Amino acid sequence: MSRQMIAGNWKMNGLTAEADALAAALLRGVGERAGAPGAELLVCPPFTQIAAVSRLLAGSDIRVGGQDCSMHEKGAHTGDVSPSMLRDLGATHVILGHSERRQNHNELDETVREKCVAARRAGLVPIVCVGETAEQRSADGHEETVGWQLKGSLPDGFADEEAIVAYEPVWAIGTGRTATAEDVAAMHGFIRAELKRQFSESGEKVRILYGGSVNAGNAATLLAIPEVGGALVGGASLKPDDFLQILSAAQ
Ligand code: G2H
Repeated sequence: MSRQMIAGNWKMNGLTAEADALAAALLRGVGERAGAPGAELLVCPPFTQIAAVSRLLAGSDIRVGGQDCSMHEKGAHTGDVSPSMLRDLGATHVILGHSERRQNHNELDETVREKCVAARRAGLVPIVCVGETAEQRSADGHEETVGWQLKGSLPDGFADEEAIVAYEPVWAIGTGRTATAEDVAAMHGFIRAELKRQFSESGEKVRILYGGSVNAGNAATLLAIPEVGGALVGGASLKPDDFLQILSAAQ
């Protein structure tokens, strides 16, 4: 199993001074751990801060990603940002299909799949998010929901060494409610089985992150669960000490 990945999703947070301070604190914190084996580290600032954060982190092991991208390469798409624009700013990864995009921007699985194709074509590694709502879970429809999302959102050829899926139960996002270790283990096992069904043995290569109220207190438990390849962290990624503690819990 490869190293785990700890990815910070800053969401719509970070004016220039805040983003600079956060990146500088991470750089310091990671520098102080020099020599320690650790997880891969990624931060996903808002579009407006990607260039500055990339410059600040250049030469370090901390990589930078976007939180979304267009499915189009260029042209008349007012307000959109293409995958190659992200690459141009130094991004290596992009989060796609986050539930906040699916809910607030009506993104469907097909949309996510087309964005995923465009991101890969531009040389970005997509982090494709899936996860059920509270209603779907209480109706025992969580596996069916996530199964359809995987089938609909992941394009042919997706499952290579770099591929990443993030399981983020919607009811655990930003709520302080984390899924139990049993729920996470069961869903990550289900996702692995689905990936193998969809992509044969290549499905084994996909890294599966957990996201949803991951914090310094619960990270060690969550990251020790089989098939958890790392964490996608929202709120706690804005607090450098907490984010670095989560990093320390990774394998
Ligand atoms: C889930 C997660 C990051 P939080 O959205 O993607 O956010 O850790 O705040 O629940």
